[in-house]
Amino acid sequence: MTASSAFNTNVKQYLSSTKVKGGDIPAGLQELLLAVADTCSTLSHEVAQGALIGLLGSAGTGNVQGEVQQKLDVIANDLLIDGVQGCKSLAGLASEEMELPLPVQGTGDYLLLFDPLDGSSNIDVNVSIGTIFSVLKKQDPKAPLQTTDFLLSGRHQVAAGYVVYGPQTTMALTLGDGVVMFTLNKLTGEFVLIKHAVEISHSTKEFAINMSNMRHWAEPVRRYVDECLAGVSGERDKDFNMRWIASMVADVHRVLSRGGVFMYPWDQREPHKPGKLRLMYEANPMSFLVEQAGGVSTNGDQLIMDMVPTELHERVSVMLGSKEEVERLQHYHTQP
Ligand code: AHM
Ligand code: MG
Repeated sequence: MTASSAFNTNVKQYLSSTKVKGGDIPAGLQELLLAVADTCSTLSHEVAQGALIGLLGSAGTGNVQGEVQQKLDVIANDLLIDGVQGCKSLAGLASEEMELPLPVQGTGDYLLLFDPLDGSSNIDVNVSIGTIFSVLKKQDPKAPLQTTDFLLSGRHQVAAGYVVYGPQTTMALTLGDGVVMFTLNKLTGEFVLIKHAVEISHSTKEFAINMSNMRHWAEPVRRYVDECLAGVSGERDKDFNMRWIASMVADVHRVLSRGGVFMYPWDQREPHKPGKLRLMYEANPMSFLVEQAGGVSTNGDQLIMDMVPTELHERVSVMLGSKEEVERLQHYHTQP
């Protein structure tokens, strides 16, 4: 079987022909998602050029999170803004890299949120990085855009996804009716459908966490990881494997592909912060994908999708992936 005969649906065809819960995908949402996919296709090409087009290294600026921006953080942010500006149904966008939301058409049905370049610390070492995006329905499309328009729980997302720039460029997408994956055909610049109904296995023997922070973790996370490390001779009676890419987008892609648990929990280094990752740009879209693939995503006390944000750049503790393991983690957090 040739590649062309097996995989012949591109993202545009997928969006125009797919029914979500029995209905067509609204034209405005199709246009927006296609604009995001096209921009990520361009970005994938830029990422692959790296040093050849002067993309590596620091931009010499800081973002609203107090983090040093890499050149690619800034380039990816600008490309996404340019790429979606013309979408008629987009009212505004918010980015991890910008302090305030940007009005787009002034009126419109949708709000776009994104982490333009996730895994910034991996850019210069040629390890997988990505783009994460979330689409919310604006509650009052006619009213002028305000920051508070974005402060909706993850349950209000109408679409979410990521694009991982790895050995292949792959996009995962959900519209609330399962998860599909596309791979970028670098010759045509088109994303091509490769997988339907992605499912995360309920059990797993693989976990992902930055172990160097172990001494700072709270007791429930320490207990969970201690038990994994004890392997067959411990409580869990099985050996576990550990992976940590340090790009959430690549770690979550592995979880969606072969199961596993991904954790970036609260820790005592900055006790006033609920976590490192951002609720609106990272945790919510990933949680939507994970739930749609049969997994669970929690901060320990509640499902991330149920959290009502109080600020745009809110941070959160994240534990997501295979159902049985994440429920165990939840149990360790909530039991006396
Ligand atoms: P970024 O959006 O600035 O790249 O930061 C988020 C990243 C996640 O992708 C990843 O899971 C985590 O930060 C890695 O953190 P650490 O360097 O502490 O391992
Ligand atoms: Mg990020």
